[in-house]
Amino acid sequence: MHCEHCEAAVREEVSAVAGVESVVVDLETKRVDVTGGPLDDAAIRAAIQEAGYEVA
Ligand SMILES: [Cu+2]
Repeated sequence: MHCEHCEAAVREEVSAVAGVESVVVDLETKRVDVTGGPLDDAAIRAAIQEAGYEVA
């Protein structure tokens, strides 16, 4: 992730996952903080990959 476009793409994909209430993407630290619940970790990881990024 390196720019606002990437940030928006990740946020959109992750927002579409069931149970997700809010998504905060931090470009500096390359962190994605997701709140809501119950959350499916695998689905969130898949969504980030769907957006074209790797999940550490
Ligand atoms: Cu970008």
